[in-house]
Amino acid sequence: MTIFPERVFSGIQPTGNLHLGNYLGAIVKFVALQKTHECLFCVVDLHAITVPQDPGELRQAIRRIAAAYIASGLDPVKNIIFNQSQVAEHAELAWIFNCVARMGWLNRMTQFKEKAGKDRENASIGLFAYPALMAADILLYRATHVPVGEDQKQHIELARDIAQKFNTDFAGSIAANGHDGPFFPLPEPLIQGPAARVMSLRDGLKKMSKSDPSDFSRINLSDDAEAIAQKVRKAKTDPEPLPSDVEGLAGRPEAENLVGIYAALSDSPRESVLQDFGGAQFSAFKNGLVDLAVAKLSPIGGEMRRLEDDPAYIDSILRDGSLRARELAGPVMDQVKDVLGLIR
Ligand code: AQP
Repeated sequence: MTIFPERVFSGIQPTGNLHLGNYLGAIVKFVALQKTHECLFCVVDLHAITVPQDPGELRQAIRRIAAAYIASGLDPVKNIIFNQSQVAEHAELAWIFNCVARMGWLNRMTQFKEKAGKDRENASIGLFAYPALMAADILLYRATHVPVGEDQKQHIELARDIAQKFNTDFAGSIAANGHDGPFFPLPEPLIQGPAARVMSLRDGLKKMSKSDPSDFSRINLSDDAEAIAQKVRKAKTDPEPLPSDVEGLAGRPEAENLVGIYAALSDSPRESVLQDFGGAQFSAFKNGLVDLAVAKLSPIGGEMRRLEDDPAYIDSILRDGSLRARELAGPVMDQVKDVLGLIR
């Protein structure tokens, strides 16, 4: 029976500004996991082109995500850091998964509905098939764990469905090709944490997002100390002082969001944040949050700017990572072809 060794895969799209949601929902988990796991961290540029991109800006954005990974503390020697389009097997396996996944499954994806909006007929086929490419990203490396924010939960469930269907549909051929047990693992999402869903600073019911037209809705990793302070001070709140326990956050989305951000940035539970700030006015709490956010995020922003000034260095990291990723991907893709009956 196949036992899949634990391996972590995750990615971020090079679109728009990386924000606090991406950092706390994804990158902070990557930094912790690199200590215990074999990890691949990808800049998912093929996902980015499911909506129109300016080529010059895309190139810069790819380097910016790689810079953010490294500036946040990911080690490019220990981990494989690369961009998706340099490993052709991602697109190859995605096509095969397009033939495994069912229309009905993809029709249920809420992210497609949100991103396509009312103009569904005009959305690219790539945007619709996005989750099949994401499944390919993960399963190409037989990754067992995928650290993501809560918004990606449905896509990971779909990756599990695709893996399961492939394992079942081709069980005979998988065994005939010498595999003792399932071909793909069923990957586990790693979502837990106080910042699994960071909300907009302007509206506690809306996800913090790169595509929000208001820059005051998010803290960008590239923001300097002044911008961070301004955005926190302008963040929407309610008129009540902060509660002393977590139950008191119910029905107060903005308070819940800011306390969650404080907890995640200080790596402490929300209970202890509320022990310190319970009964305080938001103005006092925001002063503490500004200090904390500036202390945590400004050095990362500074290091990102320094790295982005050296594109040749970033490109060399991505090239090296891609070569290492291809060494893992090539044999899996060959096995997939054998299982399907494709001649190679
Ligand atoms: N608000 C968030 N809170 C927690 N985690 C989040 N993530 C995104 N927003 C939040 C997580 O960040 C990782 C990378 O996301 P992505 O760039 O691949 O895609 P996205 O989810 O489309 O990012 P945005 O900002 O939400 O972009 P738009 O505005 O285009 O929709 C993922 O792990 C994601 O869960």
